[in-house]
Amino acid sequence: LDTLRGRLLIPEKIIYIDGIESNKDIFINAKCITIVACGTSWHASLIGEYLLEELTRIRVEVEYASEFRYRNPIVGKKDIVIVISQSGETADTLAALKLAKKKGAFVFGICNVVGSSIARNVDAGAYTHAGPEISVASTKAFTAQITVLVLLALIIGKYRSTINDRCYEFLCKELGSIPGKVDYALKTDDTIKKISQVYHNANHFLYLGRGINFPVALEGALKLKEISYIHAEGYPAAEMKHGPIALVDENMPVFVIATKKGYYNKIIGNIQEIKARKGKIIAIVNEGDIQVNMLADHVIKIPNISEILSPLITVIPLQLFAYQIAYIRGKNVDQPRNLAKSVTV
Ligand code: F1P
Repeated sequence: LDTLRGRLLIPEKIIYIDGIESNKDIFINAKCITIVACGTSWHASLIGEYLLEELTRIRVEVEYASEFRYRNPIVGKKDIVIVISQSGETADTLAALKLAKKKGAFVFGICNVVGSSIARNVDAGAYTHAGPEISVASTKAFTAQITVLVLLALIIGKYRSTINDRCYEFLCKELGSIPGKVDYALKTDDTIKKISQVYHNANHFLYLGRGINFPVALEGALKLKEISYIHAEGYPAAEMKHGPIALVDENMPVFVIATKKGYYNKIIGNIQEIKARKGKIIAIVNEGDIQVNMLADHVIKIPNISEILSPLITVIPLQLFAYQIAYIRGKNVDQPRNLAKSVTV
């Protein structure tokens, strides 16, 4: 547990997490990283896959802990397994952790709750220090987990020289701008309230994103399901033509994450396909956007940020939307039915 003091410091260019520094060689020589988690933490893990592969060039696999624990996964002595859990008590994640350790893997934990079962059982790790999550549905834990994953990818990338100094410094600077941009993104609440008034009776929603924003689409759909009890599905936008497009008609609102630095032209193509089938588009765009603005039924404007850090911002309007819809429908946003804060069975 000694190494499990996630110290996330960004004074100028120094980024430091204890559990990494003291296990530097393991990270430098890693051939593969497997990330296991459940629910929202699993979505953060998928974002981790994009981040780690991009910045460290280490192959990353992401698995549901609830599947991983019951099979015979191929993880061995030189492998790194990262477990992510807000509560640190999720039974499936804890069981996956123990299996990975039994197989000899080095297990790194990302947890919010200090001294939790997962935190006590890992070889090293970082706390997210997101403060208590009072509500059952994870929100700030998600962005905190992504922040740790960004730092992890930056540090390992620097050790392995897979990112150069310029890129490292640029991303550190961008990270420093995140708090201000989060404040800005929270100001979209008034727009989101108005959009929620239009769609609170919808029975289904589709959420689309590409690249690192595909897991954000999954997370947006999960938040809506968890607290509003509305059926929602998240998809990579490019997969839409392989099935979900059959669902699109005038009764299908579709959230599209259409950030400028992402796959902008491709996303515009996806939006046109939906519009041609009379689907309603709610687009998350960057300030100054023109093209999507003209096509979408509603736009939610967020500040510009590097695509690789954008999930920290793009998820906020989706969390706010789930909240507003649940509120309008008279649901208890903090204690949704059938859900527990930590699933310990
Ligand atoms: C995993 C999780 C949460 C979800 C709900 C049930 O929890 O699926 O993502 O919002 O609270 O548990 P954890 O392992 O991250 O604590």
